[in-house]
Parts: sequence; structure tokens; C-alpha cells
Amino acid sequence: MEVRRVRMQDGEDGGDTPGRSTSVITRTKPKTKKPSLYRVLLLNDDYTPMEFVIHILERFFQKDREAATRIMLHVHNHGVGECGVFTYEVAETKVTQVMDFSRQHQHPLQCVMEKK
Ligand code: TYC
Repeated sequence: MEVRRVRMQDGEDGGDTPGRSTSVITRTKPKTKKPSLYRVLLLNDDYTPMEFVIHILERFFQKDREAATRIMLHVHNHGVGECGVFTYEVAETKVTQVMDFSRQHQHPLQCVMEKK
């Protein structure tokens, strides 16, 4: 809740000191801002095993085997595909997790994020 202190007009508070009084206005409707959303994308390459990509989608994006296989095949056939949509910090974390895990296993898999 935002509290604003505003100056009142002379005499508004009924006091006898002109122009020096303040009153408080409280905002009743909370001010909310929707966070920007980011797509996390996987990019195709010729070397990363299909099974490894499926595992990535299950492990970091909570996909079941069927959804993970569908997304992997979409990336394989179209060059790029969406793993999920997240707020900035969550998307950034997913990208880092995928890139670190792929590198640890010496696969060239690339994962990126883009603003929706
Ligand atoms: N094209 C890879 C292969 O034929 C499989 C693959 C799919 C790689 C999706 C990356 O993001 C990817 N083994």
C-alpha cells in the first residue's frame, strides 16, 4: 500500500495555522505490474544425441517423456523449438543449467532465451 502525504488548503483541517497542515491519502487498489516473459529455446545441431535432449527437457523443464520427445523432434526438424516461457531470472537460470549440463557432457547443445 502506498501512503502519500499531501498538503491541505488553508482551513481544510479546521486548525488555526493556515497552510501548514498535512493529511494522508491511501491507495485502495494495489499497483501491480505484470512481469515480462521470456521464451527458452533449444537450437538444433548435428552432434547432440536425441536421447540427451529428451533428458534435458525432462530434467530441467519438467516434461514427460512424450512431450520431451515431441519438442526434441520439433527442434531436430525445424532448427529451433520452445521449452517453456518464464520470467527473466527463471529463464536465465534454465539457460545456464542447460548450457552447463551440456558442456559437462561435452555436447554442443545450445539454449537461448528471447523476450516474448
Ligand atoms: N539433430 C540431433 C541429432 O540428429 C538431435 C538434436 C535435437 C540436437 C534437438 C539438438 O536441440 C537439439 N542427433
